Amino acid sequence: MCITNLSSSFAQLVDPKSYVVIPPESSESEIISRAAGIVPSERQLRWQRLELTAFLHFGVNTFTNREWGDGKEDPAIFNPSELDARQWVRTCKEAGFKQVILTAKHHDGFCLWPSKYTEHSVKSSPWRAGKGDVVKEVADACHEYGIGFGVYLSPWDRNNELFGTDAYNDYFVNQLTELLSGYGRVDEVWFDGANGEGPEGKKQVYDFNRWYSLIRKLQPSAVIAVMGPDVRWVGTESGYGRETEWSVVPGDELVQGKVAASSQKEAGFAPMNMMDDDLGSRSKILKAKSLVWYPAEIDVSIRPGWFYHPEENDKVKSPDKLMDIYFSSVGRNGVLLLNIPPDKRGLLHDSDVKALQGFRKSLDKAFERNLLTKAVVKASGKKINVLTDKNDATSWTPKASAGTAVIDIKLEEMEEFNMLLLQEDIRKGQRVEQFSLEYFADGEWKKATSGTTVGYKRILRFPIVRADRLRLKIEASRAKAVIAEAGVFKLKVKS
Ligand code: FUL
Repeated sequence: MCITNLSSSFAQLVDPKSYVVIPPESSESEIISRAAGIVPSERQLRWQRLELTAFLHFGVNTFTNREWGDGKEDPAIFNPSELDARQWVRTCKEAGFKQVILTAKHHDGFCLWPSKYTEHSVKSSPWRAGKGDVVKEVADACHEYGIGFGVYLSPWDRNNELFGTDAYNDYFVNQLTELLSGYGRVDEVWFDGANGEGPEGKKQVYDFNRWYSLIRKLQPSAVIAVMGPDVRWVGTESGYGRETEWSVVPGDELVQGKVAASSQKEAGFAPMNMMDDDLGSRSKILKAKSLVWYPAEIDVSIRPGWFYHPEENDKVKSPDKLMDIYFSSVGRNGVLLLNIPPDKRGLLHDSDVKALQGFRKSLDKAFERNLLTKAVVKASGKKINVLTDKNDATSWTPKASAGTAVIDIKLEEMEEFNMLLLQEDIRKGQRVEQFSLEYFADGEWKKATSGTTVGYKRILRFPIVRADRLRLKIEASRAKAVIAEAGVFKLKVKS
């Protein structure tokens, strides 16, 4: 397959502050301090702060009731009766999603915009008499509602006869150019690694560097995700990220062929590095020749399939399940990319809309009352006021240079709680390696919960405890911890 060494192109593609080459013979402490100094680019920071992003899988598969089209579909089948992109975007926005990504072209090659370079598109369909453009309607709605807009453009194309030849790269670049220059601002470009050709199928050598430099030129603030240098696929499609999730990982592991193969599940490739339990702990980075800021995106569908299937209307994930996914994705230093597929009418189905509304309600309720807001929070006897100001750009850092620190908390009164939220100021890097929350009860300090990484956001749930004195311990950190936010909450748990 495509063995382009992504690390060789990193130097040109990523922000210099997000990538470092480790000189040979570096000591452990030198490597760790370099790792602690790597920070996200502006585009990665913006993306990380979105927390919730939505995927919209829509296309010929919606009408054939399939997951992967073969590219032989008659464009005439694409005929949504009530398509309303504003309903898609509004519903997502009201549920708290800050960006949507549309499948402009899935593996079947059918384009949701009237591309000049193929007939396999909306222009050959009866929808809006062949004059429609779904990409435009979604982009306009996102811009109108003030949320981000992203495009998914499948590299694997089962319709285009050029696929498997050099000329396909020109075709692909032409399509990318249309998408990146005709629809205003684009915030994310998502390249899927999936390819079901199998060992005997067509082999395409992708010209990644050409794609990447085109994106940087036409949409410099867009992140390039999955088969790209800015955003990493977390390694599953379950909605659950890792307990230990480092945004700084070895750069030399990022050989493009591996990145591609690790999302080629259907093609039967062996699971590769993206699926490891641990990508960035000391044991991994001490062997690295380079390190890079490469944060995790967690994609999952609200339904069993990625595309809409009427028989799945009663299998939409419940608000409780979506909450669990939120805690295990956003709450584990990731950005959630939740897929909500429009139906054959071209509307988000009522079952999905209700689930999203329920999710939003539960989310608001969960974070309604931060017990630390009215508490006295101190370190080394000095008051800290910035941890509950809901501003991730104000932070506290311990005076001493050690990797450990203790924050003492005195609540207004005895309270029950079962959830901890922590945020590092990632503009300074990701540093915390081990932390715990303790509470004072029955004359002694007891552990409520503990964790490893924090990163942009970490949320831990634990069995309910009751106390008015707490202490938050940073037990190990790659450099002085820089804590932006902290919270202790009581989450209603269904019995
Ligand atoms: C996979 C694709 O094969 C699925 O159809 C879907 O688009 C998912 C997000 O990525 O690799």
